[in-house]
Amino acid sequence: MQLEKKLLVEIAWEVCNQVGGIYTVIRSKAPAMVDIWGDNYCLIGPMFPGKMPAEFEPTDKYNDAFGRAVLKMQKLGFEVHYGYWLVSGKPKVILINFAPIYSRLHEVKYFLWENHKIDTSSFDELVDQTIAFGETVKQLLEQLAQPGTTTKKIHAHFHEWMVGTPIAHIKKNALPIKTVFTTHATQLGRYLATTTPRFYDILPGVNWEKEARRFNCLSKVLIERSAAQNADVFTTVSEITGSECEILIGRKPDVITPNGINIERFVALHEFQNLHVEYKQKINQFVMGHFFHNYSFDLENTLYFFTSGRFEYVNKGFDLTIDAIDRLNKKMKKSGIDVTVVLFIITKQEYHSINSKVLHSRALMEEVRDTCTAIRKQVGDKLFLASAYNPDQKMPALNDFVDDYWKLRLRRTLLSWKNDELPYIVTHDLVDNHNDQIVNHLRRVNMVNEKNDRVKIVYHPDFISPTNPLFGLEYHQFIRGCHLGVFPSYYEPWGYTPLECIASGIPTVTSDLSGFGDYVLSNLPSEESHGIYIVRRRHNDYTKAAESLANMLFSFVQLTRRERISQRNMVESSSENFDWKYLVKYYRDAYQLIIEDDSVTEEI
Ligand code: G6P
Ligand code: 1S3
Repeated sequence: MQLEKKLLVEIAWEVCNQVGGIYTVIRSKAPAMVDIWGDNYCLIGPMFPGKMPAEFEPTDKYNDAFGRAVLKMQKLGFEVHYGYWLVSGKPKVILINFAPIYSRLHEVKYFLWENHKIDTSSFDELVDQTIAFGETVKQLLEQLAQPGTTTKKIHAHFHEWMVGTPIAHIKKNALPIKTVFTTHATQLGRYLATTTPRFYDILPGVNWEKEARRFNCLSKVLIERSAAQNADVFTTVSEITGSECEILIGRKPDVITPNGINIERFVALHEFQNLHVEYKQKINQFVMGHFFHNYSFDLENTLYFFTSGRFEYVNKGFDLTIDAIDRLNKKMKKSGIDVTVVLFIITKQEYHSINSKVLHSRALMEEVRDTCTAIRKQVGDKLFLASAYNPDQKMPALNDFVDDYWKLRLRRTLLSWKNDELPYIVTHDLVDNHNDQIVNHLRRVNMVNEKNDRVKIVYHPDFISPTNPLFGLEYHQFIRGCHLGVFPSYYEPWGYTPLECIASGIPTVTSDLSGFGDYVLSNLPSEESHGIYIVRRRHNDYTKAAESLANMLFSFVQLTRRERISQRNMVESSSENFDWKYLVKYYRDAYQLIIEDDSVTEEI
């Protein structure tokens, strides 16, 4: 291992800037990368004008290669910050304000066209931002590669098209920098999968340029193709996306780099099971507030399912989940099974505010609880006194111990809480309720939280955060409180959501079209015994897949508590397989290729 003679910079739009899954990849991988590369590792990310991320800690020590490059950039007039990303592993990080490039963006765009035939003439704010950022990254790397900054060999790893523009420049100018490009999806794949029912069948015949123009994403596709084709090593996160890359990007990945996660296992097994109960009770509180004003059901026999992700209705499999849950509802009604399922749909859609009736119902339930707590205390105190002074040893009448005030207050609260309105499907007032695909689908299949429905729905069009008054939980706590995560994606290069369930010891459903599901099928035999259910979508039509998912869910609801507990234990013990400490080896493989390409062959 000769890593002291090498530098690795990893560049991504989502460094200190959470947008989606790439943030999770870079952030969760940081401890493993710092372990391998130590001081020779540094991340580069964008800084948005005037917005210094809270997770960035500046340093005043510029006495290493990265620091020297930063000082040189500052001398050239750039606003560049050097410090640490305050996450596990505390990697070094450079943040660059790209806004000053705007004044000469037309010139940068001209050279992208002139030198690399990347046409960025149509207006797209994100494309403009990323081109400006790419220009600053290019300059920083040039400073890093200058004699006097470092004598070490430089390796630069770029993630996704947003940071793809410098790669062609590095190659064309033969800069002494070896490059790796990883794509986490293809631009065209994402659009085509949403709009084409048999996407995987038509894929081999796709004309990328025609489709890129049709979807008005030509600039992004050109940047993506240029980055992939000019990088020394090209990787993507799954075999499925790898095949797509060959057709849509024009290059087969050299290495598949699956995504890992940081697994924190408890020393004692019961600890994570206890957490399940603790957070399930919080979800119970929400469910009581949301449903019990109209009808109630036995919470001891209630299972919490959830699906979540960005609002990509078809790609993330929200459509299939709703159809399967409708089928499950019918199967449960028919079989007469005495279990209730609540499905939470957690995503992000535009809304005005939390629905006032939902909030009101929740507040009134809290009022009922506070009143009951006061009555319990009063009864307890009076019962103790009456028992202590009780001459004839008779059981006192408990009802007499409650003041009329509290009786009246409880009655009044219950009166204003209880009503016949069906519990709302959506927790928030959506900006476009009429055209929301989830709402319309639920209405179409008539899943509207009727009393006799065995499956109830809560559509929460916002990501979960502890400041949200409905749950008061962090997302990872919410996951732990649930029984099953349902993610039957249609287009999903990897898919962190099922992996997050596994990391929390919660069984999950994924699909054979997600990179993660495909990885499990190839690497974990008898996946169902690990609590990972895989819906076959690749060779099944939509209706068959919906029925197969419904059957999986129906078998899950028939498990006994003991079986659920044992399944959670198995899920938890399989989580180890997805720890970065193992999966980082694929990144090593990718770097090995550029290191082999260096004049001296060395092993990492
Ligand atoms: C954990 C706890 C048990 C509890 C169970 C409930 O395993 O350690 O005490 O009974 O969760 O499981 P359930 O699947 O019914 O939520
Ligand atoms: C992408 O984010 P997405 O949700 O747009 O990258 C993620 C990280 O590699 C991946 O898990 C996901 O499938 C991709 O789709």
